[in-house]
Amino acid sequence: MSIHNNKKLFSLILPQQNKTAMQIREYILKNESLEVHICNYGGIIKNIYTRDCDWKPVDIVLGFDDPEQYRSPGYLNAYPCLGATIGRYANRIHRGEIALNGQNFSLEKNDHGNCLHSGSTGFDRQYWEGEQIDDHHLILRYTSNDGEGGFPGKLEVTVQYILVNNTLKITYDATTDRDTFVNITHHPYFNLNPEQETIAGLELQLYSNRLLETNPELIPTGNILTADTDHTFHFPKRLSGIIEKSGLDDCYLFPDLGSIQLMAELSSPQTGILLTILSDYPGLQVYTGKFLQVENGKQGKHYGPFSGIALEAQMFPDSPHHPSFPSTLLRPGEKYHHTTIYSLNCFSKEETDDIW
Ligand code: FUC
Repeated sequence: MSIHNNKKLFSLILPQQNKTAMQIREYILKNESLEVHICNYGGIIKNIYTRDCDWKPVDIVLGFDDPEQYRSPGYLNAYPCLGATIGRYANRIHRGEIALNGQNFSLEKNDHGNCLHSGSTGFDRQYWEGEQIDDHHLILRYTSNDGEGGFPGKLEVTVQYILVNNTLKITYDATTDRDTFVNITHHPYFNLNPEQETIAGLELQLYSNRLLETNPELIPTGNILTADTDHTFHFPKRLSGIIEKSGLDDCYLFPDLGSIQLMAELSSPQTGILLTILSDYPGLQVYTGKFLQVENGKQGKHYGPFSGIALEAQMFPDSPHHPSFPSTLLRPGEKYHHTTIYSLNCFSKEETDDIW
Protein backbone atom coordinates (compact mmCIF):
# COMPACT_ATOMS: atom_id res chain seq x y z
CA MET A 1 0.00 0.00 0.00
CA SER A 2 2.80 2.42 0.84
CA ILE A 3 6.04 3.11 -0.95
CA HIS A 4 7.87 0.94 1.57
CA ASN A 5 6.52 -2.38 0.27
CA ASN A 6 7.75 -5.06 2.60
CA LYS A 7 11.11 -3.50 3.33
CA LYS A 8 12.39 -2.95 6.81
CA LEU A 9 14.40 0.17 7.38
CA PHE A 10 17.58 0.08 9.41
CA SER A 11 19.68 2.78 10.91
CA LEU A 12 22.46 2.98 13.44
CA ILE A 13 22.46 5.52 16.20
CA LEU A 14 24.30 6.03 19.46
CA PRO A 15 21.95 6.35 22.40
CA GLN A 16 22.88 8.84 25.10
CA GLN A 17 24.79 7.31 28.01
CA ASN A 18 25.22 4.04 26.13
CA LYS A 19 28.32 3.21 24.16
CA THR A 20 26.69 0.37 22.23
CA ALA A 21 25.21 1.27 18.88
CA MET A 22 21.53 0.40 18.88
CA GLN A 23 19.56 -0.27 15.79
CA ILE A 24 16.23 1.32 15.03
CA ARG A 25 14.18 -1.11 13.05
CA GLU A 26 10.86 -0.46 11.38
CA TYR A 27 8.60 -3.50 11.07
CA ILE A 28 5.77 -3.59 8.56
CA LEU A 29 2.55 -5.52 9.00
CA LYS A 30 0.15 -5.56 6.08
CA ASN A 31 -2.87 -7.15 4.51
CA GLU A 32 -5.52 -6.07 1.97
CA SER A 33 -7.01 -3.47 4.33
CA LEU A 34 -4.26 -2.17 6.57
CA GLU A 35 -0.56 -1.47 6.66
CA VAL A 36 1.01 -0.71 10.03
CA HIS A 37 4.62 0.35 10.65
CA ILE A 38 6.05 -0.22 14.12
CA CYS A 39 9.49 0.73 15.47
CA ASN A 40 11.44 -1.37 17.94
CA TYR A 41 12.40 1.98 19.56
CA GLY A 42 9.57 2.86 21.95
CA GLY A 43 7.27 0.26 20.38
CA ILE A 44 6.13 3.24 18.34
CA ILE A 45 3.24 2.87 15.90
CA LYS A 46 4.69 5.07 13.18
CA ASN A 47 2.08 4.65 10.45
CA ILE A 48 -1.39 3.17 10.12
CA TYR A 49 -2.45 3.18 6.48
CA THR A 50 -6.13 2.43 6.05
CA ARG A 51 -8.43 2.91 3.04
CA ASP A 52 -10.77 5.82 2.55
CA CYS A 53 -14.05 5.16 0.77
CA ASP A 54 -12.33 5.68 -2.62
CA TRP A 55 -9.98 2.82 -1.57
CA LYS A 56 -7.11 5.31 -1.34
CA PRO A 57 -4.53 4.57 1.39
CA VAL A 58 -4.52 7.21 4.12
CA ASP A 59 -2.02 7.34 6.99
CA ILE A 60 -4.20 8.24 9.97
CA VAL A 61 -1.60 8.75 12.75
CA LEU A 62 0.78 11.60 13.53
CA GLY A 63 4.49 10.82 13.50
CA PHE A 64 7.79 11.28 11.72
CA ASP A 65 9.01 10.02 8.34
CA ASP A 66 12.47 9.20 9.70
CA PRO A 67 12.41 6.93 12.80
CA GLU A 68 15.51 8.67 14.18
CA GLN A 69 13.46 11.84 14.70
CA TYR A 70 11.69 10.08 17.58
CA ARG A 71 15.00 10.16 19.46
CA SER A 72 15.69 13.87 19.10
CA PRO A 73 16.19 15.40 22.60
CA GLY A 74 14.07 18.47 21.77
CA TYR A 75 11.16 16.24 20.85
CA LEU A 76 11.59 13.88 23.84
CA ASN A 77 11.78 16.69 26.39
CA ALA A 78 8.21 17.75 25.60
CA TYR A 79 6.73 14.22 26.11
CA PRO A 80 4.26 14.22 23.22
CA CYS A 81 4.79 10.43 22.96
CA LEU A 82 3.64 10.20 19.33
CA GLY A 83 2.46 6.63 18.70
CA ALA A 84 4.53 5.18 21.55
CA THR A 85 4.07 2.28 23.93
CA ILE A 86 3.64 3.84 27.38
CA GLY A 87 4.70 2.13 30.59
CA ARG A 88 5.45 0.76 33.00
CA TYR A 89 2.84 3.11 34.43
CA ALA A 90 0.94 5.17 31.85
CA ASN A 91 -0.56 8.53 32.83
CA ARG A 92 0.08 10.36 36.09
CA ILE A 93 1.19 9.34 39.58
CA HIS A 94 0.71 12.01 42.21
CA ARG A 95 3.94 13.59 43.48
CA GLY A 96 5.87 10.74 41.79
CA GLU A 97 5.73 8.69 44.97
CA ILE A 98 4.41 5.20 45.54
CA ALA A 99 4.35 2.97 48.61
CA LEU A 100 4.35 -0.81 48.55
CA ASN A 101 4.66 -3.26 51.43
CA GLY A 102 5.76 -0.46 53.76
CA GLN A 103 8.47 0.80 51.44
CA ASN A 104 8.42 4.13 49.59
CA PHE A 105 9.59 4.49 46.00
CA SER A 106 10.40 7.80 44.28
CA LEU A 107 9.64 8.15 40.60
CA GLU A 108 10.68 10.89 38.22
CA LYS A 109 8.70 14.10 38.68
CA ASN A 110 8.49 15.25 35.09
CA ASP A 111 5.06 16.93 35.04
CA HIS A 112 4.29 19.69 37.56
CA GLY A 113 5.88 17.67 40.36
CA ASN A 114 4.06 14.50 39.32
CA CYS A 115 5.25 11.49 37.34
CA LEU A 116 3.87 11.36 33.78
CA HIS A 117 4.15 8.23 31.60
CA SER A 118 6.96 6.90 33.87
CA GLY A 119 9.42 9.69 33.08
CA SER A 120 12.48 9.71 30.85
CA THR A 121 13.12 5.96 31.18
CA GLY A 122 9.58 5.03 30.15
CA PHE A 123 8.84 2.28 27.64
CA ASP A 124 8.38 4.94 24.93
CA ARG A 125 12.16 5.45 24.76
CA GLN A 126 13.48 1.93 25.23
CA TYR A 127 14.69 -0.53 22.61
CA TRP A 128 12.46 -3.55 22.28
CA GLU A 129 13.52 -6.91 20.93
CA GLY A 130 11.45 -7.67 17.85
CA GLU A 131 10.29 -10.95 16.39
CA GLN A 132 8.22 -10.70 13.24
CA ILE A 133 6.26 -13.95 12.85
CA ASP A 134 4.78 -13.07 9.45
CA ASP A 135 3.15 -10.17 7.58
CA HIS A 136 0.38 -10.05 10.18
CA HIS A 137 2.10 -10.59 13.49
CA LEU A 138 4.89 -8.79 15.36
CA ILE A 139 6.09 -9.50 18.90
CA LEU A 140 8.09 -6.92 20.87
CA ARG A 141 9.74 -7.85 24.17
CA TYR A 142 11.37 -5.67 26.79
CA THR A 143 12.82 -6.32 30.24
CA SER A 144 12.39 -3.39 32.60
CA ASN A 145 14.92 -3.85 35.37
CA ASP A 146 14.21 -3.61 39.08
CA GLY A 147 14.47 0.09 39.98
CA GLU A 148 14.06 1.43 36.45
CA GLY A 149 12.38 4.83 36.70
CA GLY A 150 12.19 4.18 40.47
CA PHE A 151 9.71 1.29 40.14
CA PRO A 152 10.30 -1.91 42.10
CA GLY A 153 10.52 -5.30 40.40
CA LYS A 154 12.02 -6.68 37.23
CA LEU A 155 9.20 -6.63 34.71
CA GLU A 156 9.20 -8.88 31.64
CA VAL A 157 6.91 -7.28 29.04
CA THR A 158 5.58 -8.61 25.74
CA VAL A 159 3.54 -6.51 23.34
CA GLN A 160 2.03 -8.20 20.30
CA TYR A 161 0.64 -6.48 17.21
CA ILE A 162 -1.70 -8.63 15.13
CA LEU A 163 -3.52 -7.73 11.92
CA VAL A 164 -6.78 -9.55 11.25
CA ASN A 165 -8.72 -8.20 8.25
CA ASN A 166 -9.55 -4.58 9.05
CA THR A 167 -8.37 -4.71 12.67
CA LEU A 168 -5.13 -4.16 14.53
CA LYS A 169 -5.14 -6.06 17.79
CA ILE A 170 -2.55 -5.23 20.46
CA THR A 171 -2.00 -7.45 23.48
CA TYR A 172 0.03 -6.55 26.55
CA ASP A 173 1.53 -9.24 28.80
CA ALA A 174 3.81 -8.79 31.79
CA THR A 175 5.18 -10.66 34.78
CA THR A 176 7.24 -9.40 37.71
CA ASP A 177 9.65 -10.83 40.30
CA ARG A 178 8.52 -8.35 42.97
CA ASP A 179 5.29 -6.48 43.76
CA THR A 180 4.92 -3.50 41.45
CA PHE A 181 2.33 -1.31 39.69
CA VAL A 182 1.66 -1.71 35.97
CA ASN A 183 -0.41 0.21 33.43
CA ILE A 184 0.60 -0.15 29.78
CA THR A 185 -0.99 1.58 26.79
CA HIS A 186 -0.27 3.04 23.36
CA HIS A 187 -0.34 6.69 22.44
CA PRO A 188 -1.19 7.10 18.74
CA TYR A 189 -2.66 10.50 17.86
CA PHE A 190 -5.30 10.05 15.16
CA ASN A 191 -6.27 12.41 12.41
CA LEU A 192 -8.66 10.61 10.06
CA ASN A 193 -8.51 13.49 7.59
CA PRO A 194 -4.78 14.32 7.49
CA GLU A 195 -5.26 16.93 4.78
CA GLN A 196 -6.69 19.07 7.56
CA GLU A 197 -4.36 20.54 10.17
CA THR A 198 -6.68 19.88 13.09
CA ILE A 199 -9.17 17.29 14.26
CA ALA A 200 -11.96 19.89 14.59
CA GLY A 201 -13.96 18.30 11.76
CA LEU A 202 -13.82 14.75 13.17
CA GLU A 203 -16.72 13.23 15.07
CA LEU A 204 -16.28 11.36 18.34
CA GLN A 205 -18.66 8.96 20.01
CA LEU A 206 -17.87 7.56 23.48
CA TYR A 207 -19.67 4.57 24.99
CA SER A 208 -19.38 5.99 28.51
CA ASN A 209 -20.79 9.03 30.26
CA ARG A 210 -18.68 8.68 33.42
CA LEU A 211 -15.25 10.19 33.90
CA LEU A 212 -12.72 10.82 36.64
CA GLU A 213 -12.73 14.20 38.33
CA THR A 214 -9.22 15.66 38.31
CA ASN A 215 -7.46 18.62 39.89
CA PRO A 216 -5.78 21.29 37.70
CA GLU A 217 -2.66 19.07 37.45
CA LEU A 218 -4.89 16.30 36.04
CA ILE A 219 -4.50 14.15 39.17
CA PRO A 220 -7.73 12.28 40.04
CA THR A 221 -9.54 13.49 43.16
CA GLY A 222 -11.16 10.06 43.57
CA ASN A 223 -14.62 11.36 42.60
CA ILE A 224 -16.43 10.05 39.58
CA LEU A 225 -18.39 12.53 37.49
CA THR A 226 -21.31 12.12 35.15
CA ALA A 227 -20.44 13.85 31.90
CA ASP A 228 -21.75 17.42 31.60
CA THR A 229 -22.90 18.73 28.23
CA ASP A 230 -19.35 19.51 27.07
CA HIS A 231 -18.06 16.06 28.04
CA THR A 232 -21.02 14.12 26.67
CA PHE A 233 -20.18 12.20 23.50
CA HIS A 234 -23.03 9.72 23.54
CA PHE A 235 -23.65 10.29 19.84
CA PRO A 236 -21.21 11.20 17.05
CA LYS A 237 -20.32 14.80 17.93
CA ARG A 238 -17.97 17.13 16.11
CA LEU A 239 -14.83 17.92 18.08
CA SER A 240 -14.87 21.59 17.02
CA GLY A 241 -17.15 22.51 19.96
CA ILE A 242 -14.99 21.11 22.76
CA ILE A 243 -11.78 22.30 21.09
CA GLU A 244 -13.05 25.88 21.25
CA LYS A 245 -13.39 25.30 25.01
CA SER A 246 -9.81 24.02 25.43
CA GLY A 247 -10.39 20.36 24.56
CA LEU A 248 -10.46 17.08 26.44
CA ASP A 249 -7.84 15.44 28.64
CA ASP A 250 -10.06 13.09 30.61
CA CYS A 251 -10.27 9.47 31.63
CA TYR A 252 -13.66 7.94 30.78
CA LEU A 253 -14.72 4.89 32.77
CA PHE A 254 -15.96 1.53 31.59
CA PRO A 255 -17.20 -1.37 33.70
CA ASP A 256 -14.22 -3.45 34.88
CA LEU A 257 -15.57 -6.62 33.28
CA GLY A 258 -12.31 -8.17 32.19
CA SER A 259 -13.78 -8.62 28.71
CA ILE A 260 -13.54 -6.61 25.51
CA GLN A 261 -15.92 -3.65 25.39
CA LEU A 262 -16.80 -1.06 22.79
CA MET A 263 -15.21 2.20 23.94
CA ALA A 264 -15.14 4.82 21.21
CA GLU A 265 -15.77 5.60 17.58
CA LEU A 266 -13.98 8.35 15.73
CA SER A 267 -14.99 9.27 12.21
CA SER A 268 -14.34 11.73 9.44
CA PRO A 269 -17.34 12.73 7.34
CA GLN A 270 -14.84 13.99 4.74
CA THR A 271 -12.71 10.86 4.19
CA GLY A 272 -15.43 8.45 5.32
CA ILE A 273 -12.95 6.71 7.64
CA LEU A 274 -14.34 5.24 10.86
CA LEU A 275 -12.09 4.06 13.70
CA THR A 276 -13.58 1.88 16.44
CA ILE A 277 -11.70 1.22 19.68
CA LEU A 278 -12.43 -1.80 21.85
CA SER A 279 -10.56 -2.93 24.93
CA ASP A 280 -10.75 -4.86 28.19
CA TYR A 281 -9.17 -1.96 30.09
CA PRO A 282 -11.52 -0.04 32.42
CA GLY A 283 -10.35 3.43 31.30
CA LEU A 284 -9.98 5.46 28.13
CA GLN A 285 -7.89 8.63 28.36
CA VAL A 286 -9.17 11.01 25.70
CA TYR A 287 -6.65 13.74 24.91
CA THR A 288 -7.34 16.19 22.10
CA GLY A 289 -3.71 17.33 21.93
CA LYS A 290 -3.99 20.84 23.32
CA PHE A 291 -0.27 21.04 24.06
CA LEU A 292 1.05 19.50 20.85
CA GLN A 293 3.96 21.45 19.36
CA VAL A 294 6.03 19.19 17.12
CA GLU A 295 8.19 20.35 14.22
CA ASN A 296 9.07 18.36 11.09
CA GLY A 297 6.34 15.78 11.31
CA LYS A 298 5.44 13.65 8.30
CA GLN A 299 6.06 15.52 5.02
CA GLY A 300 7.54 18.37 7.06
CA LYS A 301 4.23 19.10 8.80
CA HIS A 302 4.06 21.18 11.95
CA TYR A 303 1.80 19.47 14.50
CA GLY A 304 0.24 22.22 16.56
CA PRO A 305 -2.53 22.13 19.18
CA PHE A 306 -5.42 19.78 18.28
CA SER A 307 -3.65 18.25 15.29
CA GLY A 308 -4.44 14.76 16.58
CA ILE A 309 -6.55 12.98 19.19
CA ALA A 310 -5.10 10.29 21.47
CA LEU A 311 -7.54 7.60 22.61
CA GLU A 312 -5.60 5.58 25.17
CA ALA A 313 -7.20 2.46 26.64
CA GLN A 314 -5.59 1.94 30.05
CA MET A 315 -6.02 1.51 33.80
CA PHE A 316 -6.94 4.68 35.73
CA PRO A 317 -4.32 7.36 36.41
CA ASP A 318 -2.82 7.44 39.91
CA SER A 319 -4.45 4.15 40.92
CA PRO A 320 -1.70 3.39 43.49
CA HIS A 321 -3.20 6.22 45.60
CA HIS A 322 -6.84 5.22 45.12
CA PRO A 323 -7.82 1.86 46.63
CA SER A 324 -11.32 2.27 45.14
CA PHE A 325 -9.92 2.23 41.57
CA PRO A 326 -9.34 -1.09 39.74
CA SER A 327 -6.04 -2.43 41.08
CA THR A 328 -2.82 -1.97 39.10
CA LEU A 329 -0.78 -4.06 41.55
CA LEU A 330 1.07 -6.97 39.92
CA ARG A 331 2.60 -9.64 42.13
CA PRO A 332 5.09 -12.40 41.35
CA GLY A 333 3.26 -15.38 39.88
CA GLU A 334 0.44 -13.20 38.48
CA LYS A 335 0.00 -12.42 34.80
CA TYR A 336 -0.79 -8.94 33.48
CA HIS A 337 -2.80 -9.36 30.28
CA HIS A 338 -4.80 -6.76 28.36
CA THR A 339 -6.06 -6.35 24.82
CA THR A 340 -6.96 -3.31 22.73
CA ILE A 341 -8.42 -3.49 19.23
CA TYR A 342 -8.45 -0.76 16.59
CA SER A 343 -10.97 -1.50 13.84
CA LEU A 344 -10.97 0.55 10.63
CA ASN A 345 -13.94 0.90 8.30
CA CYS A 346 -15.15 3.36 5.71
CA PHE A 347 -18.59 4.71 4.98
CA SER A 348 -19.95 7.12 2.39
CA LYS A 349 -18.30 10.47 2.74
CA GLU A 350 -20.13 13.78 2.59
CA GLU A 351 -20.27 15.23 -0.90
CA THR A 352 -20.81 18.77 0.34
CA ASP A 353 -18.05 21.39 0.42
CA ASP A 354 -17.21 21.84 4.04
CA ILE A 355 -15.06 24.32 5.87
CA TRP A 356 -13.12 21.40 7.40
C1 FUC B 1 -1.92 12.08 27.54
C2 FUC B 1 -2.43 13.19 28.37
C3 FUC B 1 -1.43 14.06 28.94
C4 FUC B 1 -0.12 14.23 28.26
C5 FUC B 1 0.25 13.09 27.37
C6 FUC B 1 1.30 13.37 26.33
O1 FUC B 1 -1.86 10.87 28.19
O2 FUC B 1 -3.30 12.77 29.36
O3 FUC B 1 -1.97 15.27 29.40
O4 FUC B 1 0.03 15.46 27.71
O5 FUC B 1 -0.75 12.36 26.86
